[in-house]
Amino acid sequence: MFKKILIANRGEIALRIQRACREMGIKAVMVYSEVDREAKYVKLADEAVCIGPAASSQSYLNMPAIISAAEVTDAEAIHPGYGFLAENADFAERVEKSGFVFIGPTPEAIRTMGDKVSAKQTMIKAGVPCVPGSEGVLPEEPKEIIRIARQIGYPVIIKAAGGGGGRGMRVVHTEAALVNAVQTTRTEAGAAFGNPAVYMEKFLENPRHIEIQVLADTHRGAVWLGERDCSMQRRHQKIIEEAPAPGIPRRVIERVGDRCASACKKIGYLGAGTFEFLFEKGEFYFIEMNTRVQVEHPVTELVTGIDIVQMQIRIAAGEKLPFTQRQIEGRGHAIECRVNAEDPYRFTPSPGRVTTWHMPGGPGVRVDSHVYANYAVPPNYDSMIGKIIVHADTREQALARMRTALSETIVEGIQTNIPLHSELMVDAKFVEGGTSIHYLEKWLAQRRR
Ligand code: MV4
Repeated sequence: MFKKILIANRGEIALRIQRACREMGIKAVMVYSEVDREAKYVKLADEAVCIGPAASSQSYLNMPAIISAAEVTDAEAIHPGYGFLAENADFAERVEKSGFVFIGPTPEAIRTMGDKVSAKQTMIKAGVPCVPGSEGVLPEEPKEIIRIARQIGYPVIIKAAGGGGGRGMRVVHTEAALVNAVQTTRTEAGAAFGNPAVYMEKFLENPRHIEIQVLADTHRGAVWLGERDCSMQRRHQKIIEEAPAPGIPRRVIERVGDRCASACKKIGYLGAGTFEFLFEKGEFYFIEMNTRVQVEHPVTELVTGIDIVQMQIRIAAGEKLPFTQRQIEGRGHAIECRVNAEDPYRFTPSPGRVTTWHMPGGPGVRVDSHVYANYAVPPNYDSMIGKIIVHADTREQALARMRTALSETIVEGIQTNIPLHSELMVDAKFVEGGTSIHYLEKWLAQRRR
């Protein structure tokens, strides 16, 4: 096992990874930007290295500074967390070329999944069900594009190969609008991702967003750890996640989960990963794969009892997965509410000094956050400052537990989205379960205050 790991991230996930290291007897090196200097998780680290000014481009995205920090502290491995450099294949490559272990999949796997066209082709070959669409990148000829769209049937969606996470997409309802839409999406994609390639899919009008968590080791072992329902989102930012996904028959999930684990073996995937699916009318359709630990990993941890971050570290150190698929059992129901420093009605960021930070507790309540009373939320990064996660035997009990947890939570000095969560936890449709990816935005448009 590693003696020392460098954590190339900040905020709650930096603290989460630091906790895993400590539990495993591994020394944790933190890197931090000038504005994160006073953060408690930086002070708690075994060592800490300042890697630059507040701007991410000069600190948490600064590859030479991070690799130098690993060199001067003699760290053996680098954990990238999520966001920042976590899915940057060039970074993974530079980490390994510098003689460190990148805690994650190979640069090749990151690159393949980063290109959404090659990701989809890989999954089709590996037997994972995908959204019907173009075979690869769209050709230049308008006639060919029209033919492909007719074959798929309208509405279609044009997506950038270099996009993902909701960037670089355009829905097309009629043939009259098609060729122009493809051209515009290409131009935008070229400017935004340096890659003008686009592909086409059947547009699913009202799906749910369900994802499958996987772990794969260097000994050909691969398992799936159940699913998460992440449909409650606004502008491609998830705010509530839960496991299991309400109302989907176990055998349907098992079929797709087994396909994901088998795909991991076929492609030699390594570490933790997430297969993202759209779920509509009883069917799963793969859209993208994330090659990192995700914000919402705790709901899977609570339901399976498996520490995903520890597993990432063990896999990177060459250990075998300590369980088989048959030994993985989901127990009860978990729900996560992301706590954002923002106006709960207008969604404008609300950085600043937290004067009161009173977090909930009791059985089945977990809080993942780096915040404390008198901590100043910097304006330079994502507005997510923590997560409240609950676990109980049933979904109903988990909902009750979350309502109680939210009612105990007091944050003063900044605005948070806690009031929004409290409203949603008593919303009839959410309580019923199975709302689509469009539910929250429609709900917000009708919301009274
Ligand atoms: C889609 C879709 C409907 N049909 N693809 C948006 C994010 C990116 N990961 C894929 N996205 C979508 N792809 C087809 N063929 C609808 C979305 C989508 C979405 C997906 C997941 C979560 C939230 C979403 C919000 C709007 C659109």
